[in-house]
Amino acid sequence: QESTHIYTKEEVSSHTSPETGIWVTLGSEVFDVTEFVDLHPGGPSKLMLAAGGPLEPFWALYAVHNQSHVRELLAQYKIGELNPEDKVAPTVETSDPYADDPVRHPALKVNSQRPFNAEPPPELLTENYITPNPIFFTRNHLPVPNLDPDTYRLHVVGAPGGQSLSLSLDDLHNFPRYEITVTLQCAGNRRSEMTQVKEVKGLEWRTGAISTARWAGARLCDVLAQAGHQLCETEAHVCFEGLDSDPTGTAYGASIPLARAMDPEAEVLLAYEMNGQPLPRDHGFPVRVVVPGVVGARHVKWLGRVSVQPEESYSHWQRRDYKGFSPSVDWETVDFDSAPSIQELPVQSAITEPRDGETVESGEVTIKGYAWSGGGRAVIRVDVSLDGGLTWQVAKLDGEEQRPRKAWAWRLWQLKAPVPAGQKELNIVCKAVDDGYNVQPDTVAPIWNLRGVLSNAWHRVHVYVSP
Ligand code: HEM
Ligand code: MTE
Ligand code: MO
Repeated sequence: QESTHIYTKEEVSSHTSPETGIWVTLGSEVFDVTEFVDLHPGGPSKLMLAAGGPLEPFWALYAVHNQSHVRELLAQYKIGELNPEDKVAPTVETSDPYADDPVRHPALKVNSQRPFNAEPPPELLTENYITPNPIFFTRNHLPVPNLDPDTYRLHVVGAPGGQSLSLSLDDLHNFPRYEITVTLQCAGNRRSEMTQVKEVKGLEWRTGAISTARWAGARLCDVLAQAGHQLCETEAHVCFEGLDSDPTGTAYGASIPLARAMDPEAEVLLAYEMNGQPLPRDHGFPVRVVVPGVVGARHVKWLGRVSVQPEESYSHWQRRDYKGFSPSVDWETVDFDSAPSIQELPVQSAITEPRDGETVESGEVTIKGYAWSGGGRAVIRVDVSLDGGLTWQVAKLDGEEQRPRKAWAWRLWQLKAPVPAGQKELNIVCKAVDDGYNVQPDTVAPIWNLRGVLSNAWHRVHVYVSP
């Protein structure tokens, strides 16, 4: 009998390019799939996401691989086995406040490990209308708290003359259950394009700080009504506090206007479910706020306390961050009190396929992406250009029907277009229009701001055409 080659994890992880060979593992088996990459029915770039590591986390997202013909095909590329000693779990460094953070999906492109901030790669982002939980973008400011669902309590501070509530998870489940599809976008999505104009402070998000889920939970207005609050016209705010905190004990916090919180049509949820599952730890287990049409920063995770206040939350993230400024304001001159906190977001779209710098086939090109607008405004059209914005074609919109004034979720879009003969390069551009006929600005410079938020200029991708 032939002896089996044994490889370490390190050896496997150093095989991620055509030069070194492209290796993957399934269970304890090692495969050299270099020759298969260009033949992959799901495309080479998707397969490459797993290069140098295990296939399981990716195949868990795509059930098409659970078929015998796929296993047989893979078996042809087997080169050996993984070193069994490599399965020993790494030792845990207990003084690290992030040591207890959950395990993450390897497809995520990590912008910062501690705190954990990561986005799905574009070619997975628009593969599904509903983003699978394991690749939903994650934006944490602090370590992820590990909360016990049995002892969890949500404190709701009552109205004058009303009552304060301490709600268990069961209590929350006893309120009428609502389920809605909502897209969440970080104010810093596409910040990396602002950085190209001039340096900004913040994480280098590309186009993936946006994702969509079906959220289920109790309506905030029902919970506040039980605590004695009523819809009123006064200037008041609903403040949220997370159970994640920094070493000084300061918790993450944010607020929204009371009028939005009490408006049943605004559908603000205290969500306990994401895509039919309890919330994953990274996304706020056991309860988070979901504020449809509003910037991600107000969707407070690991929710501990809700209170109605005459003023906005005093949290750093409400008052000293997540605000927009004129391009000429710098860190010397900025006055954070002079600008309102970001609530609803402007119209947004981006191209997810092809990728910048890619080579596409001549003949026909398929262009894919997403489009969304804040405040429940529906996307009514996406225009795509192959010539840098001289001429435009209208893309086909996919995804759920959008309710008037409650279009909380994105549209995915697609355009199949002939590549003009003799063209060596394409400057692909997209821009969306919402139902207020709001449009995206054509360039980044006039909307540049020191924090790199609200980056929604036309998205541009430059590709080569194979001869
Ligand atoms: C489709 C093999 C890695 C995503 C397929 C199919 C095969 C295959 C045979 C067609 C199945 C059918 O329709 O019956 C493989 C092998 C891989 C690999 C051998 C590793 C060596 C991956 C990875 C991803 C992925 C890492 C995702 C990150 C997909 C998708 C499709 C697909 C989305 C469906 C394409 C479509 O329906 O248009 N793959 N795959 N694959 N694969 Fe993979
Ligand atoms: N809530 C708490 N408690 N702590 C946080 O760090 N980050 C906010 C918001 N809620 C945050 C939070 C920001 S800025 C964003 S964009 C969203 O959560 C991200 O939600 P996600 O990680 O589920 O995608
Ligand atoms: Mo964010």
